Amino acid sequence: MPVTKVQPFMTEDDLDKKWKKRLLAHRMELIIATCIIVVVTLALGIGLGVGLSCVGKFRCGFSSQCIRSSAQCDGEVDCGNGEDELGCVRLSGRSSVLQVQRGGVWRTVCSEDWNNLLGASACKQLGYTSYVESFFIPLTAIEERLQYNLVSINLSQSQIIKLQNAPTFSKTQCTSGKVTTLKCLECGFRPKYATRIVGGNLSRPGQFPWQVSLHFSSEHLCGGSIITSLWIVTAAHCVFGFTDPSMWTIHVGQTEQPVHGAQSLAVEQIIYHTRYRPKGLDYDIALMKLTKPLVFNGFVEPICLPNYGEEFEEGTMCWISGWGATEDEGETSVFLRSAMVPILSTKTCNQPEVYQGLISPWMICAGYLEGGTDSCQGDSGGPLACEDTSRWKLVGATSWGIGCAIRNKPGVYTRITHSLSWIRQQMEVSACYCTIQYNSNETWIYSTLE
Ligand code: 4AZ
Repeated sequence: MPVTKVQPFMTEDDLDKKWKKRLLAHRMELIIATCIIVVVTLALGIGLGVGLSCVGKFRCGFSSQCIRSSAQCDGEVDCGNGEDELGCVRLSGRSSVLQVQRGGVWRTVCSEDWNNLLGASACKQLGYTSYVESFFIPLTAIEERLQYNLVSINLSQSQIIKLQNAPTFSKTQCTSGKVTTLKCLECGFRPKYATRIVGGNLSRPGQFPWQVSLHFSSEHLCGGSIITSLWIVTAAHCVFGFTDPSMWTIHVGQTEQPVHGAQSLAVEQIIYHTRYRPKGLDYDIALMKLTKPLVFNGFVEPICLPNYGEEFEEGTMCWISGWGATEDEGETSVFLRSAMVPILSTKTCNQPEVYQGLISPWMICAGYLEGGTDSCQGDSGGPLACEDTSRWKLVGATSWGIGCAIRNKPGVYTRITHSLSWIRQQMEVSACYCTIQYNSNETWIYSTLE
């Protein structure tokens, strides 16, 4: 017999109860579904976050690939683009002490077993195409933090490999009692500048021999600094969206615009920090590689990069220079101008009445809170240079500021010590495929391998 469900007779009250029940059930379903969605999203997010952040591991460049920390600088390429074997050498502290990284640990290199071939290899890893000399200084003369984790590097003359590949061993003491310091390039000198003649804030030829003018479509757009015969440091915001090298020329050894007989050079490659965003203020750093090496002549000279861990104290007097506007929103200057400005601490610069916490570790402030002297539009990318024991070092690249020379709005510069590993890695990647030899002129040369 077919079963027929007979709908019982319902009163209005019953009907109301029934709908309330249904509504409640529906609500419960909705709440449960929302909870499930939230839990799944959270789990996925955390999982993805952990994956992307490579917690406790080494991340390969800006990719999602992570490798064991101990696989970094171990002599074997683990990352797709070999990023784990880059940046394995650095110069540290005020004396340019050589340090080598292996498996994520930085070690100071002892002087025993060191030789010039190793020195030239270290410079190549630092992105240079030159090597000047190595010095040995007492372990006790260097900063305390560099005195632990020591290593001796021993290699036969015929081997030219990356330093981290050497059969190294860690030490608690250097038997010689000395550590290795390295000079890859003569930099930071101004041999053609006579300090007697300082004319206001117009610069003299040779006063800032590392200063360059970057021309885009034949017009001055930004400043830059020579750091080697092939590389110019500038700001990412100068080149963002304009990375076609053929549109740029680099003018060196000049104090006046337009250029009369100055060396003008073509650009081979423009690299800006991958994390730079035009709406952001961080990572404002870029490199330009020249097609041909510069000839240094006293009016054209490189400035030294600072070393890892070097601090530039508040109140240190440094120099800014450029062809930028001489007043906010004014015209660029015909003559290279310069000004002395004190370094400001991040704490000072982040005060509520100054930049209210906008200053990140990627930035360094310099200038006067009372206003009056500052960098301005067109100076961007140019140097904030500080003299340190008779050598000039590039401490900042002109980046941003609110207006120019306004009270409580000093200039903000990209902090070069923070950008060092990025700069070195770009230079190392692009360095020559070459061997190193000692030639008859008593200099080290790098000869290209076919
Ligand atoms: C600019 O627009 C710029 N006062 C450079 C430096 C400063 C401000 C603006 C710092 O290139």
